[in-house]
Amino acid sequence: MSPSTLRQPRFIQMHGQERAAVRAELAAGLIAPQAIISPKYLYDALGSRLFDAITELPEYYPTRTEAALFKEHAPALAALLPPHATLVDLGAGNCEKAARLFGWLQPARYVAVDISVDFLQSSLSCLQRQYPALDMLGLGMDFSAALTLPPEAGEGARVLFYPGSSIGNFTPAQAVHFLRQARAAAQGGGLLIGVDLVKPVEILEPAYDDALGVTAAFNKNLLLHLNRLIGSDFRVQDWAHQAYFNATLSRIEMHLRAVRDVSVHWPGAQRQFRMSERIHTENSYKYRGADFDALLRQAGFSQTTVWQDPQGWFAVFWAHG
Ligand code: AVJ
Repeated sequence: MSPSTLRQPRFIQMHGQERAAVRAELAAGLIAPQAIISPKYLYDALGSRLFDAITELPEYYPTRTEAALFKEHAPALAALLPPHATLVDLGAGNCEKAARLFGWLQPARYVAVDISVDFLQSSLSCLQRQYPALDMLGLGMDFSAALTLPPEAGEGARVLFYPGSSIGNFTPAQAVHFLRQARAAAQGGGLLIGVDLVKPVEILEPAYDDALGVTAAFNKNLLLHLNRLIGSDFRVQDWAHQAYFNATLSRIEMHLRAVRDVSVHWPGAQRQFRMSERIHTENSYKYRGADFDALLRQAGFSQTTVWQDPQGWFAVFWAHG
């Protein structure tokens, strides 16, 4: 094939929030009595790479447990999922997980969606070279508020792929809302989704507070991202990583805790944090299989199939109908 006939992925940058709206949302979160920042701001270019490193950690069981499930149950999945559909990868990141489905799913088109469009461009261009015949589209969009795919994502049945248990970043009520939108966006296809399950706290907590300190770096990097977004003067060394399982709400919570009294300034405002005051940066909900199945049905899916690893640590659901 001559270089001129090589297919190139197309990229569409969806209109997100205006910069001023992002700044207003972040500032409001910072001055709230219990300071809070959305976990989506963990994923700047460095944050996306640190997350990739997290998935390699011995303590971080979700990625490898899910990968083993997809590998072991590929024949069953191949028999159930519609062939030649559009594969929509939600939160594609490095696109690696979806590429492992290409062999048995035989998608007609691959649509990679991610909030970090720079990261997406390099990984999708690399993937296009490996699969020159596949029609690929990169979508830079934040689907956490609304999952409305543009017409360029194609007509006909879609397989929405939402692996890695990112659904855990939503509260259960928000998750139902998201799942309802996913069902509509599937256009008669379905949703293939990874869900992290409740397990002993001795397994859960180290997965979010690893010995190497990669998750701590991932969490603290949020401050550097914030400094660029709102012009604040956070110093990484003023903050400590904190992660624990909140059993009442069945979620891992990540926080940044001030290690001394800290004052932070940015154009238009400032905030004093007393020592041990915290910024809440992420929730990662853990489900019981039956409870997540109920959420899928609440969202309108009538058919669900689930696969779990022998230890019951992680689940993959195929939901349609
Ligand atoms: C990408 C949301 C699935 O909750 O396990 C990993 C993010 N945070 N370590 C998760 C994360 C800290 C991850 N998700």
